[in-house]
Amino acid sequence: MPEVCDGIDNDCDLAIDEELDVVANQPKIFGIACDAPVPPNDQPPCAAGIVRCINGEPLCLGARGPGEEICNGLDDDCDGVGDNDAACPGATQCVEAQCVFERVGKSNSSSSVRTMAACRRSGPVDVARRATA
Ligand SMILES: [Ca+2]
Ligand SMILES: [Ca+2]
Ligand SMILES: [Ca+2]
Ligand SMILES: [Ca+2]
Repeated sequence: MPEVCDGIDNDCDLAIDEELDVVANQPKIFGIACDAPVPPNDQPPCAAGIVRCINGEPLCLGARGPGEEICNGLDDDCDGVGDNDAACPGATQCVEAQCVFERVGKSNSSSSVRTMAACRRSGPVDVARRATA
């Protein structure tokens, strides 16, 4: 008897439901992807699982679906951007995987915005001259 996923040693080799044999004999059920994350929330670390034979029954293992985006440096909701719209308590906001007070993040971003605006207006040469003046 070919080995199938049923909790019994069908081929009498003293091993029950050997994964390689089960996948080979039931290719439409085992070893296939399952619970695949749905676009656009399907980027790593989200991943589809694989159907395996557990206790004589097919079970989807290893699947990782999107979760709520939290401030941890990871792309929890799997949309390809880490910590976008990550929730932070109170007046803090997520900067480099840490919830910090908004003031810090704001001064950083506004200064870089200013520099970019100056570049657009008069070119990088003018910015360099103004910096040394
Ligand atoms: Ca079996
Ligand atoms: Ca067997
Ligand atoms: Ca994200
Ligand atoms: Ca995150």
